Amino acid sequence: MGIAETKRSSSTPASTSGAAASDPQAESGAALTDGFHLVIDALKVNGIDTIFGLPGIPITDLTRMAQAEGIRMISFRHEQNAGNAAAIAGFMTQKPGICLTVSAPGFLNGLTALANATTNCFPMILISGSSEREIVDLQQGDYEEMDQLAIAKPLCKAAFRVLHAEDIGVGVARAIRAAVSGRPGGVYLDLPAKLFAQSMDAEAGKRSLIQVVDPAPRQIPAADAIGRALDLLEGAKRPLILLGKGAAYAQADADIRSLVEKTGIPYLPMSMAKGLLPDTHELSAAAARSFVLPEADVVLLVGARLNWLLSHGKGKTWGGKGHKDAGGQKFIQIDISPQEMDSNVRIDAPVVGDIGSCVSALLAGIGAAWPKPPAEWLTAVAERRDRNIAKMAETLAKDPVPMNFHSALNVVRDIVKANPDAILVNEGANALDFTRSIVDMYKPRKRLDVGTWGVMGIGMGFAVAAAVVSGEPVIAIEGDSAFGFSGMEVETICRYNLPVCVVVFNNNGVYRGTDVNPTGGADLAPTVFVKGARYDRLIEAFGGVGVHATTPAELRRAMEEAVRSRRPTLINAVIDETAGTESGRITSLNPTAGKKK
Ligand code: ADP
Ligand code: TZD
Repeated sequence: MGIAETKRSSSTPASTSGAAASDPQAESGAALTDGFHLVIDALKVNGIDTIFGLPGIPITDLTRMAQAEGIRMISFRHEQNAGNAAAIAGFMTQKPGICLTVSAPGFLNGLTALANATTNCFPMILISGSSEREIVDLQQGDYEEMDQLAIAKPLCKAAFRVLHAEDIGVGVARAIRAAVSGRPGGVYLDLPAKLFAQSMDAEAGKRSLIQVVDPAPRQIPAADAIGRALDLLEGAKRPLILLGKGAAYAQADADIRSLVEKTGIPYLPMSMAKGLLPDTHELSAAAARSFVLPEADVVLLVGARLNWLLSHGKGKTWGGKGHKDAGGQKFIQIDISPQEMDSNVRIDAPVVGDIGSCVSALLAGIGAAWPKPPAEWLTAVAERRDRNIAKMAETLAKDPVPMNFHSALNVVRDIVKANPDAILVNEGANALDFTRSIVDMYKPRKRLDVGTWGVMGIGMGFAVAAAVVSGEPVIAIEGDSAFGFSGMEVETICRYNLPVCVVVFNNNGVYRGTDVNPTGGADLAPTVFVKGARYDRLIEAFGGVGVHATTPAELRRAMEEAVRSRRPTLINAVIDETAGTESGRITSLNPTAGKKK
């Protein structure tokens, strides 16, 4: 506060072209509105009811007025968490999630989340206040001076700045369209401080607002593209359907289920597509992943990119000889982005359109006479899957001391099964990989995780948004390192009294807690944290429930109580510090030093 705020309020509000510099209300008697209210009205007219943000110059009053006008204002402790909340709210609802920040540093804190949202195809709008244009552009050293628009541009789908109050309606409409149409993503909206104070005639202001009609228009696939896809699929001997988070986002749940069941083709869900069909479905090939990827002859991708998470569609994972060799399968890809096709390997049957329209067009061509895949294939997949599930069941049944990832996740697995509407947030390395493979999901869009970047820090932001948007209980399974990136938001969880149960898998460090400093010096190794830390005490500082759990039985009791009571809870689950592996399942991505010691 202080100097800058005084300066701003004492300067004459810039008037919009139609309004005189003197008080037009006094002259004409007409009611006035201002930039603050137009921003709020523009959001409200488009059905936006929640803002995730953090107040400060120049948007403090905007947060107050938004709350006064009936928008739910969720205030965070760090903008990155507010941004992550907005992004995942966008994923869950198909409405752009709104993150509101102050200028330069607040904007930059939110920008990581905006870039992550864009990478993951989550619709969100980062709205940041910015400093005085004239001073910023001449680089004269304003309070929190930064050319935010230029910095945001390469990291999001679109970026806009509004300079005049009468353009707020257009600015918000463009931001909404850019965020949700086509491939969804992040949008930046720059609102300079002076804009908020501008006044204009209230009636004209109202007329300037745009209620966006059909913000994410359906994109109908071409008939020949559908025909090509059906021909390939019908001729397949070992077909596979791969569901990605685009399929979860599309909310075409019933049609996607029909597609799997009518064709009888085994399917593999990517992590955030888990639960689109229940993981216990007889056609799930999740537990036979390393068998079906190289063996399949035709793969139908539904809202999943052939990026690193799918080994770029080639190499050993897909049955290729070398790491750059294709495996010989043919690909059908459904995606709203035409440029996604052939990004890594040849797509034999591209189907460009929105998933709802594409899947229903495929279904229209799949009659009762559609041949089921050869029994030989189905049996081979089922056998491999059942064998792996049985092997896993043996591991899960063990009760080692200290508790390890498996014995702890056996509890989480039961709790999620008993509460299929609960939302599972998940980050970490081992804590992520083991949870993904052990904890079955039963309903769509219930699993939210580190996504395309494998980014740490989404945990508490996602948990807050999931609880706010859905009203359902949230269970966050967090590596102790992962939790640290957003841990302060347990205060936010307590402040809004959200039904969130955070379980910190505490193995004393990044990946595990056993590294030693090779020099014998007093500093711990870079991956090691304070041993025996009590994360449960953090939440107690804010009135939440803290539990220290060292056995599966204690963990079970605490989780059951947390879900039942809906009280903000943090369970410090003590995990064997030797249990993790470096980087979890992706240890091979670590470069190895050429020089041996
Ligand atoms: P995963 O990480 O689960 O494999 P990705 O994020 O890689 O999923 O892929 C999601 C894909 O879904 C993106 O290529 C995106 O363009 C696409 N997509 C998102 N929404 C839709 C939609 N409504 N219709 C069609 N494609 C969509
Ligand atoms: N920083 C950011 C923003 N994202 C990252 N992915 C990393 C750093 C690197 N990283 C991982 O990829 S996983 C991880 C880090 C720091 C934490 C692993 O430790 P954990 O989980 O305690 O969260 P486990 O269960 O002990 O493996």
